[in-house]
Amino acid sequence: MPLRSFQLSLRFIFPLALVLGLFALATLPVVDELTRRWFMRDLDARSAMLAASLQQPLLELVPLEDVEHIASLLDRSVSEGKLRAIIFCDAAGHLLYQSKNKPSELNCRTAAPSQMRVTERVLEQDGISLGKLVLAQDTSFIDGRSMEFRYYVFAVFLLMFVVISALGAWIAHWSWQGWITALKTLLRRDVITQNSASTPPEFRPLVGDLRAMLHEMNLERRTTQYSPQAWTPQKLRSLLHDELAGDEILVVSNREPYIHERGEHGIEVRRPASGLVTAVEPVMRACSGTWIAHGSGSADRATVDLQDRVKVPPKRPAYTLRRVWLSQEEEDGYYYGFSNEGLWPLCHMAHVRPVFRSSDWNQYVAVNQRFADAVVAEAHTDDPVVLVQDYHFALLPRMVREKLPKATIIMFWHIPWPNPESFGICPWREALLEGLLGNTLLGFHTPFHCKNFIETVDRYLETRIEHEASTIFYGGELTQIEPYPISIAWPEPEEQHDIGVCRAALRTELSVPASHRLALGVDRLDYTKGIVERFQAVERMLELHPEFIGRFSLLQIAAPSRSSLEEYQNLEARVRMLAHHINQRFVNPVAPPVMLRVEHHNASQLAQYYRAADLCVVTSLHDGMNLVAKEFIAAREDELGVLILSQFTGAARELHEALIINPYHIEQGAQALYRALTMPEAEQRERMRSMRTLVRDFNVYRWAGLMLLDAARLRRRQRVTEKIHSFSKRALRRAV
Ligand code: ADQ
Repeated sequence: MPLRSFQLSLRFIFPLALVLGLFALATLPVVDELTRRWFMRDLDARSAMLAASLQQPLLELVPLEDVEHIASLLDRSVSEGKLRAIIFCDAAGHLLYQSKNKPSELNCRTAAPSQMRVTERVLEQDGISLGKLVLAQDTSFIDGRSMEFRYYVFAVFLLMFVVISALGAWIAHWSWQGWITALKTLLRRDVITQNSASTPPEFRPLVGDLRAMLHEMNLERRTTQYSPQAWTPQKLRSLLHDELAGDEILVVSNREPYIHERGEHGIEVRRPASGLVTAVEPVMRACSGTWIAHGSGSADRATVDLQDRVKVPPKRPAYTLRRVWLSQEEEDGYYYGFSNEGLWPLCHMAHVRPVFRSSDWNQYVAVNQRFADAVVAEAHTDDPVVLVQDYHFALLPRMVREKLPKATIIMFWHIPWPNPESFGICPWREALLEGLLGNTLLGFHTPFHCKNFIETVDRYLETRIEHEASTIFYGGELTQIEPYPISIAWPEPEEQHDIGVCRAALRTELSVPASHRLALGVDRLDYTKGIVERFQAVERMLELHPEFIGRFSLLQIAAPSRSSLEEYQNLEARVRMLAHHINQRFVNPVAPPVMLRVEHHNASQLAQYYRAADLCVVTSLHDGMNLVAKEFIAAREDELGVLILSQFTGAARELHEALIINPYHIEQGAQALYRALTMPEAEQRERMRSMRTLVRDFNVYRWAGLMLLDAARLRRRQRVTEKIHSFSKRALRRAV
């Protein structure tokens, strides 16, 4: 820093030297001339005075021609000061008298010799001129004095230069130090505290701008350094290597990525139907680490080691799965109760009322603590990167932060965040928000969900929010709120079956003709997915366009979900009844209009269905993102097929070329189905091509990469802050 301030000072000193130098050059001749004039005037005045004093004696002595006295008078006068000689000339210009040592070049007729200043005085008596007195002063000393004076002037300028430069350097140094300290404090406060009183007054107007600028710069860096095309597992791996080298990564989620079940043929491994698992699994494969999750499979305990760990994926182990066991009571209260009867309907506007019970809340708190303890136990370092997944763990971030204050905790909230009024009905709203503000980084699918969250915090907690930078300061800590639209892993070409084969195989499987038009619905059996509204749209479409009866079916794949909850049991019954009702109504010999399969399918089966269908229908009443829409697009390398997409999904903010509908409006759904069934192939291609580019580039590696990049940035900043703290502590100790 001293070097930097010195460099800064040089920028000031060089121009100063130049200005003072030029000024000195311009000033010296003027000063010289003035000095000369002053000396000359002084000599003239002295000569005039002497001439005046000699006048009277000479007027008396000259007529007497008293040579002796006149010579003595002149000699006496010359002996003083700078006077070289005095001569007296008659009126005709002849030299009459002279002092001793008269220079030969001085006479009555010629001009003043060099190095001399001559003053003349005419002596008159009664109007008659007696002659003139000529006094010659020595001016040789003036050059010496002038030179001396120049040295003085030069010395003064030099002194001025030294003093001003030193003063300037000193001011630059302290200003620079002051600015740097203030700036550091300002930036550091991102991770330490938000105390506006300690922000230097000159910086206060800049605080918001500065943070907004950093935020912008960061976004820009993210998009330029890691351009969308670059996001592959390899890229993510190298990012982890470059940006989080040697850092420990822990994932926490309720759902485990691999479930071991006892089946007819022994222990089988199952992948759950979960968007979250679909999204986070490729990240863990890329970075290794430990995934902590609820061990829910019937053979889970049988497959772990003594520390409840198992290496996964089973065929090619890449990371560790640490299972946490929950009692039935805990699972009922924390998972089914508070998470799925409370928070899930609270966050989704699907007109199902949330239920809040104190007993569920107590289990939610206890299980969050159990998982937080597992994170602390699994952490080998004091500053791991912890990726927390979803609404089951709103309290966990703060619990982990209390034990591992240096941890970088990133949480992704996979479902929507409601508006403050809706969220306000939760009896434990403040505790949930406080828990979430234990995160370093909190991500949502869309900017709209981020905005809702920030407004909710603003409504219910005393915090400091910086909207431009999207940060919240609470309890001396900062949480960054950012949108990270989730996506899928782009399928490898070799994983895909031929589209023609898939089409034929599915139609054979369903016992329908090869020309049969198929719409596909793939969802967990959840009331937020709008399955009822989808069926109603099919019914209405067939009412309006009966020519499709027997020529079109909706294949609905519905994975059973949360089936122990009454709301979900009712939904399943309703869905089954409605399918039955529609099939009865439009009964025909070829195929029923709705083919409902309430069962789990593996990813490869689903991919074949996506490739075999003519259209995919996503009619969620509210959905954070919806990965099915993206999976369908990724599967369609033939660039055919139409996506019908609810406007209430996060995906609708990205996939503008889909047929966007309001699923509550049954006619709109019916019209979209008809339009999709009759859409020319050229239009299908145009739409599909554009959406495929987006989904391929904005894939799940980008989603994870952007979050991890932000985490790495915040981590670096935190480390710098810690260093500064330890420096200042040491300095303080030394001072004491
Ligand atoms: P989900 O509500 O589970 O996810 P979604 O995004 O559609 O919703 O993901 C479902 C996943 O499960 C997909 O990968 C799909 O292939 C799979 N799946 C669905 N039905 C299946 C079946 N019958 N058999 C097998 N697999 C099936 C939550 C939020 C979403 C958000 C995701 C990711 O509700 O809004 O997009 O997390 O953040």
